[in-house]
Amino acid sequence: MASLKKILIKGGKIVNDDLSAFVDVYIEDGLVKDIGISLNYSESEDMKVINAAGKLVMPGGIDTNTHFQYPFTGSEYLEDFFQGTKAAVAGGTTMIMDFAIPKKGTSLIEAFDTWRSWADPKVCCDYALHVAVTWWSDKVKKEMEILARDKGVNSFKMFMAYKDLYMVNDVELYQAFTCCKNIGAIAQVHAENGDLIAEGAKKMLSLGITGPEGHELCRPEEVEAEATQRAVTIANSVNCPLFVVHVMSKTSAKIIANARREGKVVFGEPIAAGLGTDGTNYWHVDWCHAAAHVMGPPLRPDPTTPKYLMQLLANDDLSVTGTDNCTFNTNQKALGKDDFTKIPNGVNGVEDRMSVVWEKGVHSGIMDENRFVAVTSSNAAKIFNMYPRKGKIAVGSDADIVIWDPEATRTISAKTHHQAVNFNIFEGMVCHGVPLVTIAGGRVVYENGILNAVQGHGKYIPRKPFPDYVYSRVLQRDGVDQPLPVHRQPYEGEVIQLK
Ligand code: URQ
Ligand code: ZN
Repeated sequence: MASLKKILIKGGKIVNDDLSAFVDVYIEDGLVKDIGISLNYSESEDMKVINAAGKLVMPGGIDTNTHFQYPFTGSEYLEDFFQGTKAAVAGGTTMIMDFAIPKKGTSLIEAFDTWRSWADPKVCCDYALHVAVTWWSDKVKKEMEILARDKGVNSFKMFMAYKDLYMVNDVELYQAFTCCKNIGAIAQVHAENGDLIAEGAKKMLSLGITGPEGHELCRPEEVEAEATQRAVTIANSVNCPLFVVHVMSKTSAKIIANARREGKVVFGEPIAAGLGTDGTNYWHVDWCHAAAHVMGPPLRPDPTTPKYLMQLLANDDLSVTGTDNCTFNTNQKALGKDDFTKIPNGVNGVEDRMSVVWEKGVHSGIMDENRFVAVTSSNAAKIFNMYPRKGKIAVGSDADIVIWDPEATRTISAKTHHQAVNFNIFEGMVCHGVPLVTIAGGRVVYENGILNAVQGHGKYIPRKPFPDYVYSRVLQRDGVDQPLPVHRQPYEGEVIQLK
């Protein structure tokens, strides 16, 4: 089935971010070739016809934030790029964006090449790489220029947390943002104050708080909010577009919303975890349950947070959804059984993001089906310069499509999910909105519960710099919005002599 070159999807309702319509879709050689009412293609042996009556035909999801094969403690990892992308397509996601993260003092290009060597033979859907900037020098600047010009990277992530590991200071942020602006890239930030976290963690441990609740207590909302505001200020001072990854708190989301209303070019990315569950889990009496939710920034104990983030997502204060999928089994989390600072950070999400956003966003009446497509796919494609190749069902677009049953339900469980991790943070959640068929690159990779994904079938998607969606305002401002000196008569009076 995976080798079929032609697919005709009949009788469904296409949902793009700007329009829904009852039309058929014809796919050939990995591309959408035709769209129209009652398309009439003669059936052949190499054609699959899918009856989508009563179903939605949507652009496959783009998960803007994954960490597959994340090399914690050297080379150990739980989910490689095959396992991760299989879980993605099982959930209706057809493209993932991962992070190449160099250690401080090491080459960004080597990290990029390393991540590509891991991903290329493994991915079963298309992918791209953001690259992290974890230190600063002229060499880093040159490498960013090369990555943007020759390697298809138009987004760089800076960590304001993880002191001594990945964290950069304000001057380094300023320099990295300036470089992003000059090369037409989007600056991404992990927004948390790493110095405050380090001090807070010492304080919690000194109080005898060693369990996962200490993880949230040492980095409350304001620690995320302060860094978010600082990143917005620094980015704005160099007129650089900013993308705040994993927005976890109401306060941080409000800062992004205000910045957007002031006209700043800022985007916020809540994640499935933050939209589907909350930080009360850190107080769970079962250590394994509580530790399974540890991630940075943490989930927030205010139980109204997920709905609030969804509301901001619905009205364009926040822009896209990712997952920060970075999974660890209980025996790996247990590295921190006596000290929460040693619990590896990260949760699942890549498989369940689409269903969680549908359930909590669309089924609950907060957003409509078109906004669902915007926040799960199209906006990511626009921001990262892949639109309309990705994020849209249109003639000429990549055939990355999910056929969605909005009425069916499924119950999320670690017993049935396609991820390698032994815990699912959405365990027991009943979700309306079920992916029936996922088509990635013109191949049926998932159908009615059966995976038919082949490792290496996905492609690396290079992205050009200066995406219009992000940069047209930025570049225009450069031309018209520069401060000018006041022309005065020179002062010719007396000047005191300093002793
Ligand atoms: O912070 C991240 O983005 C990665 C490195 C780890 N995952 C997490 O806890 N958010
Ligand atoms: Zn992060």
